[in-house]
Amino acid sequence: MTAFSLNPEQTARCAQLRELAAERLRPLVEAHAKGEEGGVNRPLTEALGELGLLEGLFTSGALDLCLMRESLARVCTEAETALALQGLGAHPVHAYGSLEQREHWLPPTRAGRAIAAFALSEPGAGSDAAALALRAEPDGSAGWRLTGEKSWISNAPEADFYTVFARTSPDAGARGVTAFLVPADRAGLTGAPLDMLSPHPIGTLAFDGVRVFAADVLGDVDHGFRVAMTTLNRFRPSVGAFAVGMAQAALDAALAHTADRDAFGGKLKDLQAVSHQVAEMATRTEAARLLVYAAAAAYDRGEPDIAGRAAMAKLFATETAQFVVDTAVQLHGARALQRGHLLEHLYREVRAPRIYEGASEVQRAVIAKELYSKEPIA
Ligand code: COS
Repeated sequence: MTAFSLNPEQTARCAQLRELAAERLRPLVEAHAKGEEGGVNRPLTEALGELGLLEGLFTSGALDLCLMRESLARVCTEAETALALQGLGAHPVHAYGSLEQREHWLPPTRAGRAIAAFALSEPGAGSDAAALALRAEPDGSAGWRLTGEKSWISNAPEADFYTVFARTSPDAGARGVTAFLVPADRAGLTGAPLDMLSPHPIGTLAFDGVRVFAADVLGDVDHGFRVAMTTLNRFRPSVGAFAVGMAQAALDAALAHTADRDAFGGKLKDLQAVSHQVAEMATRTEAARLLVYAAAAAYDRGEPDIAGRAAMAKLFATETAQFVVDTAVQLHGARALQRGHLLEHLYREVRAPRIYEGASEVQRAVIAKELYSKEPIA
């Protein structure tokens, strides 16, 4: 039975992660922002490797992953996202890769020297992932050639390898998709950065007859949709944890500001309109946190209704974080909109998670499908 107060070790680990994020990771983000290089912050990812945090992506359970993401997000969203993207891109290799694929790619990924990316979305297939059209056409007996486009791929085009989902069987929907591990230096693979409302790099990929072989397949041919969905099942609660970390950071800022700011002959917090808003923010954040922990713990216990619970956690936490960050901005007034303010940063960060790894509407569809698939209670 899991009760959702964390145990003392978990609480101490979260505090230690927040300290590491402030002392070791945030300075690397600031240094990167000053530089010209843009794109993937390789020193940051390498530091995540040196601190052993990337190792944790592959050795810890879903709940530990959530605690890690929430703790980092409270202090340094860039470090959080760099960590998460290594996990999303490399989880299919960890879970479905051959021994050779795992031995070749996972050690440098864990060390932060190889940058991973998860390439599912296409210009014509976002929420409807099973409509993906990137063609994998047989190329003699040697393998396939990949032709088509991917879009809105985090870490593209700078990643060192991509988990690419391609259509091996035309007209077969979800049952005709294969996952391939494609190194970035394969001939015919190019890409371009997109200028997005997102602090981490996102881009497009173009495949012009890129050769892939049987040794590049992750899992089984035509069973790649499952690779994508099970990866998302693992990561969706932790997107919720990222959102909870951001909500908590916004709440902390709002508490500090409203306790300190003089207005109307007292402090802002003395206004009931303000204190009730803060109470609402805290209550919703705590509810989101509990839903995230519960979904992750259910995943770790291997319970059957994982997809729906993961969907509820992601949906509720990302929508809550949007509300909490927006309300924190309102309570701060104009200063929060100044470039470089924590809340200006969080306001930009908080929007994308309601779309990526399954938009809120997709999460509702997953939840509803699971509800209606159950035997009605007589
Ligand atoms: N976990 C495990 N298996 C799943 C699954 C899940 N969460 N969701 C679907 N599947 C399996 C189904 O069991 C089914 O398997 P069989 O073919 O063996 O029966 C197969 O996948 C197809 O399922 P379904 O018919 O439900 O697929 P749909 O085409 O209706 O799509 C949604 C389902 C909308 C849930 C899916 O397309 C999705 O998650 N879209 C969002 C994609 C996304 O997150 N994109 C962001 C990319 S990362 S930034």
